[in-house]
Amino acid sequence: IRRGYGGRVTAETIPPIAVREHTVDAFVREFLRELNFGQGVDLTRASVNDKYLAMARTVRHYLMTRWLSTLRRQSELQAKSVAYLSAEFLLGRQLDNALLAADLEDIVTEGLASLGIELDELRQAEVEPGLGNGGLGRLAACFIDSLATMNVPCIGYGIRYEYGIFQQTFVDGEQVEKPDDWLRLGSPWEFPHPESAVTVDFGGSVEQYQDDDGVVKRRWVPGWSVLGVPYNYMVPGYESGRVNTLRLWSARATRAFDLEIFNSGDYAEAVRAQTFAENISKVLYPEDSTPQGKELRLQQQYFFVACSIKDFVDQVLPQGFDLHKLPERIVFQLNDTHPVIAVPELMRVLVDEKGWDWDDAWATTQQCFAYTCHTLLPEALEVWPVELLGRLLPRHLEIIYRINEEFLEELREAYPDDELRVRRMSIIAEYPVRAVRMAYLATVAGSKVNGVAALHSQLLRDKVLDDFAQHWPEKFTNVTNGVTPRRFLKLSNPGLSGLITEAIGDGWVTDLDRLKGLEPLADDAEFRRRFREIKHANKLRIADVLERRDGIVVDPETLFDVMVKRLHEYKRQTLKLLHIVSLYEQITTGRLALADVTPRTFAFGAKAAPGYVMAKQIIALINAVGRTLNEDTSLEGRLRIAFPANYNVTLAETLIPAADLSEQISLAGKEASGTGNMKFMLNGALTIGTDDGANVEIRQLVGDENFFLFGLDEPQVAEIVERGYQPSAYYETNADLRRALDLILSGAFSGGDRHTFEPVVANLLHEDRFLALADFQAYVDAQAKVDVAYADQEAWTRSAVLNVARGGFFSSDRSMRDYIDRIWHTPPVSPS
Ligand code: AZC
Repeated sequence: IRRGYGGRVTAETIPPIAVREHTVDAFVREFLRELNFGQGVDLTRASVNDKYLAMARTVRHYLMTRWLSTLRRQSELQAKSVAYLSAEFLLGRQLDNALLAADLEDIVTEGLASLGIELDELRQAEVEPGLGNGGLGRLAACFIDSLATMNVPCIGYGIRYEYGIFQQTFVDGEQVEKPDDWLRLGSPWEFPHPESAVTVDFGGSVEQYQDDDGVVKRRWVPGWSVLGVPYNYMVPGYESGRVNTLRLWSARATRAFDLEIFNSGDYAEAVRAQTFAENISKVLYPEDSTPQGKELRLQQQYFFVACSIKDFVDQVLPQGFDLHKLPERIVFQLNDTHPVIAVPELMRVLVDEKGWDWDDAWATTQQCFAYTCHTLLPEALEVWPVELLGRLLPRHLEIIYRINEEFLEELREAYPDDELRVRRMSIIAEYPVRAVRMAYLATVAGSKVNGVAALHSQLLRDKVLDDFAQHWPEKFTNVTNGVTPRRFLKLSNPGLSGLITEAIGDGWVTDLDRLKGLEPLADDAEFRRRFREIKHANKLRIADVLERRDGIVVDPETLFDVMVKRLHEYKRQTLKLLHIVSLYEQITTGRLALADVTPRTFAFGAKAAPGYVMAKQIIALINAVGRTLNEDTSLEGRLRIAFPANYNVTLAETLIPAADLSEQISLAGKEASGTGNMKFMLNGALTIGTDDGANVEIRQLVGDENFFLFGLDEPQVAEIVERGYQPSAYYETNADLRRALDLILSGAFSGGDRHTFEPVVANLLHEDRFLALADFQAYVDAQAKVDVAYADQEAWTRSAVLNVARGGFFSSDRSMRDYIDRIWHTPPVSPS
């Protein structure tokens, strides 16, 4: 044992860790102490926020023993760990998860009640840390939950953004973004360690020099630097006794920087420098699945990986550790391309700082990294112009050039007559500007490259990274995504999880395959009745939330048809909308009798990247159609749209358990995996979906008869695009589609204004990059099958139960097992 955060100690001098007493009385004592001495208020004057903060800190104490002993044990054993490098961790609220991990819910409920406080009121006071955009960030949060639960040593490394994903509001139906000031009321779950700050350099130049043996070497002479301050968060496992660490970095100005300028007497300049430095961790870039080629973004990326590598090498590893053994001690998992600059950074540390020779350093580096790709959209692969990268990180650019040179040499040997292939595979792109292809760098450097669903991994091998897969077939693997059953079933759906536990015991919470045991109960009428009752109660619960949160009224007696995900054209919210508009058009023109319409609530949740104009217009259109339908009394409430603003993890936790139908309708070959699709399945919704991402595996597991498949598959899409896709042809030949589009164009949803939504329709008619029109009829037909199926509630419930029973594969625990077996080789370690 060397030193942890907070001082120098030796194994002999560590005092025993205090254990908190697991009783109502002890909890109440602790809570009041936190309120009085921590918050400095007494109970009679305490605000809800005071009480929330005091309770959060009290609960956190109960996990502290486990955290400290996990850290102590890890420094004794030096077991191999996963360092999950991710620019995003979309954690969601912490309180319930901490209560679950500490097994405190009953004690806290009772203890607070004895003081006249309702736990639920304090729950609502928690602001969720929205440090991620969507799927990729939430996946990272699920993964670290699973690793802690499975007793695998892991440290999550990321950025403590001062502002997370923007708060979405609607003004006249249009998205307006507000800053997410999530730290405003205090942040009880984090532990700042300013004394352990590390310095990160930027800019400057590279110089040549001779070392003591007269060897000519190159080194970086940086131009400026910032400090990275670590903030630690507990990542408690469920019933495992382990608490792993998530370490998020916050940028500050260096003291030297400050002092120099202060001494020059320029106070304003000194403060400006402070702000400049702090900008690095100021805000999360709100782009999802598309890269933001901004300089500040590259600064963020380098900032957090440089902090993390330095932290791991200098603080986490014992002093004097032989870095040649690094691969035995760590694997750095690159969550998409955002952290890939870590590759040249580790090379720089080994070669420039530790004096290793290049080949040695490269051999070690290659064993330390693995890369997960989360996309199929070619425009989503990050590329950094050489000009920018060279200005910000000149030494890293040199290192990348050298990596590329050696790689191209290897290729020329392997393919002597195929210079075209060699150029295709170059890490440096030449058009439209010279730029570094980060996905290629990650592929060259990583020991493994994985996609996130079977189809996605196959398309990576066959299309996006085909040359690389031919060159290194064994490098490529698949790990299908998963979601944590703790947050997304046990906590979010207490009704259903209670029923499941009653039926098969509670082992499913850590062994989700046990849900299989529910299969026979799909044929049990009494079980189905109770299952339906729970779904209904969940609808009442979300109805209540929507009314209080958004003033939206929904009818719990309707079919809940839910599409929640980021707004992106490839995900095809417009296809869903065309279905709704078409139904409406048929009703208002009398071609469809109201009595024949299955009453539905169409729920949407979607944020658009603030600069994504088309996505914002689609949001406005959904809201406009919603207003029209919801106000049209002739529909008798049979079709309503509910589009609550600011969809986030917290809302997902009440909305998903209420869903009957899960909309997963991306164009085949575009959605890497999806994880919402898994959450819906596990909460007993049936999926209507294309053969895309993890939908493919969902359908295989649940069976065709319990899944509404529609639309083109990936090879068909490729063929149509190859032939030259003509969306207008569908408009001309499909009367329902034409009427729906014409209705939008007529201004029916925009107060008679024909221009408002013209760009959305024009885009569909003339471009339709994601073939919404081509899939329209198939989608409408599949929705008709949904209506028929839903009319038979017994059969529907049977399918819903089977969805739950066959969803065990989608636990993130299983994903973690796959990563461990195929990529990481980090066995579990008992925490005590
Ligand atoms: C997302 C994918 O779009 C989604 O299909 C997948 O389920 C999720 O990652 C987790 O793997 N990708 C991103 O969010 N990508 C980026 C760059 O943000």
